[in-house]
Amino acid sequence: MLGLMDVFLKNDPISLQKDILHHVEYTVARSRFSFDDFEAYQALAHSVRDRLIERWHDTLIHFKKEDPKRVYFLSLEFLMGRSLSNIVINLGIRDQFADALSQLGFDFEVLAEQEGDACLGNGGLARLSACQMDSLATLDYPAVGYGLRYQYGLFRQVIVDGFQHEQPDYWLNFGNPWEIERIHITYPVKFYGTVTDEFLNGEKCKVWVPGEMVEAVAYDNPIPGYGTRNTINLRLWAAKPSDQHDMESFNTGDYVDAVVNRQRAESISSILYPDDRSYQGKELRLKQQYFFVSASVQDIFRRFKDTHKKFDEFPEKVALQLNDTHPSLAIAEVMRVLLDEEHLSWHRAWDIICKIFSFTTHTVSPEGLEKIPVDLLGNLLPRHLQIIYDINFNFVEELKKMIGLDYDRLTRMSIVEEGAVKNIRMANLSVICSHTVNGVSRLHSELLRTKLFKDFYDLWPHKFQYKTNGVTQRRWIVVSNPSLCALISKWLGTEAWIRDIDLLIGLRDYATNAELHQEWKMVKKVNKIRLAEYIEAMSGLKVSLDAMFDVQTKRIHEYKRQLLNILGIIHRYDCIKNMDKNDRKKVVPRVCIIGGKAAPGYEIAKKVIKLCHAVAEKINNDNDIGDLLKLVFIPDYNVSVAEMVIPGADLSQHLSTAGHEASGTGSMKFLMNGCLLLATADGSTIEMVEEIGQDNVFLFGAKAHEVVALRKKGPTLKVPLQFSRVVRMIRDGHFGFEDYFKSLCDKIEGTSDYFLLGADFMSYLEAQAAADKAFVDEERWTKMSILSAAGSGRFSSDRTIQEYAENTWDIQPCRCPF
Ligand code: 26V
Repeated sequence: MLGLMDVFLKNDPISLQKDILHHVEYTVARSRFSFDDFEAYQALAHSVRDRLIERWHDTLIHFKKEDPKRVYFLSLEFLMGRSLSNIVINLGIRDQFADALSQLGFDFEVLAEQEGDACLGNGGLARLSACQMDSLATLDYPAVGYGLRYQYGLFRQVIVDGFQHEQPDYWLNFGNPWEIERIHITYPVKFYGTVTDEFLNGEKCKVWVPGEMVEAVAYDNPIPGYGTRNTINLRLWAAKPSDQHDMESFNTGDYVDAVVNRQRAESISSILYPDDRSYQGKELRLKQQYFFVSASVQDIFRRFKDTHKKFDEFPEKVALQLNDTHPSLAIAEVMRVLLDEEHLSWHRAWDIICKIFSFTTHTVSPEGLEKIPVDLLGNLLPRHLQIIYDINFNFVEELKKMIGLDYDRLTRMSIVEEGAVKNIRMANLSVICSHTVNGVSRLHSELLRTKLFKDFYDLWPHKFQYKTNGVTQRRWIVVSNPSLCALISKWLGTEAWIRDIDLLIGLRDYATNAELHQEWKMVKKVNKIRLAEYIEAMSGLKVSLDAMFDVQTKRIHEYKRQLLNILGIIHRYDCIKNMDKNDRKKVVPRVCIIGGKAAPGYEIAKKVIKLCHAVAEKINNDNDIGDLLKLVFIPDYNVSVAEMVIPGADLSQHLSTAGHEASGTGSMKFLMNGCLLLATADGSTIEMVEEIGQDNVFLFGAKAHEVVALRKKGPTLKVPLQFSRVVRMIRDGHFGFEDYFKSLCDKIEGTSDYFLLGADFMSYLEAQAAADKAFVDEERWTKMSILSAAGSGRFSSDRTIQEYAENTWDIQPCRCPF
């Protein structure tokens, strides 16, 4: 008779090989005598998946038994990238698999490259969610992530003649071994219809009679922790037509039309919105939000009711984290379920709401705050609109008692925005109904308290906290930079830093050690070679390994000022052109690398991409320049491209106008990889400087508190000649396309330089000169690089998550026994 433990899969080389061949034959359905790299990857992934599932089951059973308070992390976006390497490393079986594969004649790294990225998000916010899931699992927190399983992820960026084109990312084409379809875990999600008053047991109550219904199907994505058996769940919902989809159409007699109509249901989870700037009041986007919220809330209630009867215990078992306002309809939905389905009084339901929600905002600009037109909401979710109105009525009444009849302030704080188009302010709803409002860096939190949410801060100072963002060192060092990982472990004498990042500080003791310097430089070289090979394969351009690899990769946005970088490059080019032979010898060679996607409708951002290509075309083909300066645009920047680019960078640029980047997380990945930062004092950079010291960062530009005054000066501000000269070069057609670039130049000259490129230009050039100077002093540069990595510990998402657990969610670790 088999013992229960005997069924567990074994990790010795023979068992692993058998497993892989088994999956080649029976899962991939190829002959075990003949299969290619992609098929080998699929079989490998399934063997890994089997092991993952064992731990995931054990964790879910353990959580069920212990019944701890759980955090439910609601996010409309998760940028997971590839999974294979991350999973085998977290499971601690990477080397075993690599050995087993090599005996079968395959290389683990080559197979890992076969995997496509899961790009179910736009940028910073979405990758942060992915890093935080890794930390939640690693720190043994009882957490569940909820999101949407988009069929089309973020568009693929293709560059044709220097222009960005968008192509659909049908990422599920080749199957997805990392998800588990749960056809039995489905919930109905309802839309439209009307609300009527009815009497139940003598009491008046609201009844919502919906007009459309779709089915939400669960797809589970196990997320393993590192150095623990804990494997948590990321549950993504997909939309399917329900048997009662459109309650009308089956009675109309047109069978074919009715079936075609049903297919519309699937469109809800079909596509990720690619513009992360503003909200356009699109019905499909609102449908996505409610679809995901409704399914998640039903799932949370089902789990709670499995073991609990009294709703007063709900806040002891449930913490709901709103990742920005995108999931904030959850507030109205939980309220609706408590009132209309569980028949709690308003008072009891409201009391629960106030204890369970926490809200994190990821933006600094008022335009970034989500607003939903009342008409749209009222049509799609009539009962929710009523509830939001009721919440607002109670809030405003209370507010009047506290602040009197200060109408301006009451108007600003109201959830409902009056005007030609009446809107629901989702941020106000979230702040009012959450017990905690978090910013994502110290500066961001200060801006929230003094600007964006000042009225609310004055009322409820205790609600406002901040958790400076972090990134997971498992993905951003261990997976993406294995040579640096090995080097760090060697010098620290332990691998414990992979779970306990604070140990990284130990590298400081060796910051001037000659032997470490040699090894450190070797690692950077290996990574630069990998990046140089990628650049050559992609663009045909050969770059010199002796040059400084200078990288700016992130979404293209005016406030991130990629344009400042390009203007700096033009200036550098112009300077070199005007130098004599002797001076040219002193130039520090650079390979400037820019990458990132522009939202499809963001015209100015698209022009920046074209400008980058036009300038690159000119510089890279100028024989006079040679290796002194090269400019490369890396297309289709995503998580896996980042994993290759970041370790190969010497310098990275973070140029946002101070006060505009809520936090920034790319900089943290570069820092961990011993890459020096050239940056403005914005977002979490300020805290990074505190950790590694002013001397180890090239800081420049106006400070956040100076920006408003600089803008006011506007036309009276004198811009430096150097700035006018490079803009003139663009205007004069030095790089061609002068008509096309005119609007770009107009945006930064005269009164309209909102992001202060002109004002910051000289300071930027000085920082660049300082970077050049440091780079030629190899010893100094290497020391700065070591100190950057050594001081990056605070920017691990492990620290962020622990702070959330302790100060916001009030949850405890729940570790699955081995
Ligand atoms: C907004 C929208 C609006 C229209 C619909 C689609 C969509 C998707 C996302 C967003 C919000 C983007 C906010 C965001 O990514 N913020 C970034 O969050 C990072 C993590 O906290 C932070 O490091 C960055 O500074 C911040 O810009």
